[in-house]
Amino acid sequence: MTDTIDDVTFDQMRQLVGLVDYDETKDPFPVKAMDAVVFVAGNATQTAWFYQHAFGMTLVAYSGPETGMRDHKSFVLKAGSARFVINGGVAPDSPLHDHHRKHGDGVVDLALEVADVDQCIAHARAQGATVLEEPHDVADEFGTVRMAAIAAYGETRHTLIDRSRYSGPYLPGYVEKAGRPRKRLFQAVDHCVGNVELGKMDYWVEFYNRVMGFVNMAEFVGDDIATDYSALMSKVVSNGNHRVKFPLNEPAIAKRKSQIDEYLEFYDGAGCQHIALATNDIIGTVTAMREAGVEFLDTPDSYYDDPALRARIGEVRVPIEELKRHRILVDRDEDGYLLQIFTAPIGDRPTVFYELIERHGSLGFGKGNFKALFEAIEREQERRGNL
Ligand code: TYF
Ligand code: FE
Repeated sequence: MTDTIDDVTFDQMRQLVGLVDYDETKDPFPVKAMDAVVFVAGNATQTAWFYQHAFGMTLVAYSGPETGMRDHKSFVLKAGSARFVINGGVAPDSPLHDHHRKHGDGVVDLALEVADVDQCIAHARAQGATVLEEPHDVADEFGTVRMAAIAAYGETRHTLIDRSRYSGPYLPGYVEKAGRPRKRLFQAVDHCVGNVELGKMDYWVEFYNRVMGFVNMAEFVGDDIATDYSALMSKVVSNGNHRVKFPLNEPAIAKRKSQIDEYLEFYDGAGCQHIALATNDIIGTVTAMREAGVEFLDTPDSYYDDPALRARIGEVRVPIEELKRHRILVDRDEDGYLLQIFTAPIGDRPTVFYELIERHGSLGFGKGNFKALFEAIEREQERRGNL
C-alpha cells in the first residue's frame, strides 16, 4: 500500500506506530485513525503558542469570535498526521470555563476518524454506549463532514468523524490559518493513555472490547509489579491494526500514594494521562524540545550502567552513551526495540504529560522500563509533596 496519511506514507506509519495486518471486514466498529486530540486550556491563545514553539507543530486552522464563534477560541495544529485542537473559553459564561475550573488543562475528546459514522453509532448504541451526539452532517463550501460522539471515561468523549467528503482545513466553521511552518518534531500520535478510578480498569477494557470492537494487547502491568513499586495496574486496548492504542491505568494499593491517585485527585476524576508521540528521530526531537524549555524526567546513570540492561538491549541504532546523554530509555522485546522518554507534567496541575517514542519493530510500550520510569515519576511526586 502506498497511500499517504498527510505527508506520512503508510509504510512510514507502519514503522512509526507499529501497525499489524487484520481483517477489517469482521470489525463491527472500523476505525481508520486518530482524527484529533482535543484539549481545553485555560488560555488557548498561549497554549497554541506553546505547541508551535516547543512541540514544532504548525498552526493550520482557527475558529473564534473573528470567525463568528463568540463562545470560545479554537486553534488547530498539526505535525505529520497528528492533529491537536486547543479550545479556550472567551465568553464569561462559556461552559469551557466550568470544565477548566474542575479539571484544569486537559483532554476532552479523543476524536476518531471512521468510514461509517452511522454503522459505528448503531453498534455502540446496541452495546449500551452513551451517545452524546447523534450522527449529523455539517457542511460548508469545502464539503460535508458526518459526525457523532460517544462518552468514554470521566468527561472524555470520542467524537467519530467521516471527513471523506471534506477538503477544508479542519471542520466547517474553521478558517485556514497558516502559522509559520515549524520544524516537524513528530509524525503521529502513537497512543493515548486513560487513568480511571480504582477498580474501573477492567470495566473500561471491556467497554472498548464490546462497544468499539477493540482488542486487548499483550502488554499489561498486574498485581505482581504493582505492589512492588509501580502502584498501578495497566492494560492496553487497540483497534484491529493497532493504529489507535489506548492503555488504561488504575491505581493499585501499595506502600505509597499511587501516581494514578495523584492524577485522579488533581484532575478531579478520570481522564487522559499521557499522549505518546511517534518520532523517527527521538534524539533530534528531545534536543529541540529541551532547547525550547520542555522538561523531561531524569533517568539515573545506574540505568545505563547496568550490565543486565546492556546485555538485554544489544545493538541499537545509537551507542548507549548517547542515549544516556539524552536520558532516553530503551527496551527490547521479541519483535524489536523502542526508544522512549517522558516529559514532566506540562501544565500547572500534575496531570497531563507526553511521551516521545521511536519504534524499531517493537509493538510494546516499554515494559522493561516500567521500574526505572515509575521510580522517576515517584521522585517527581515527592518533589511536589504528593507522596
Ligand atoms: O503507555 C504506557 O503504558 C507506557 C508506560 O503512568 C506508562 O508509556 C504507564 C503508566 C504510566 C506512565 C507510563
Ligand atoms: Fe505510554
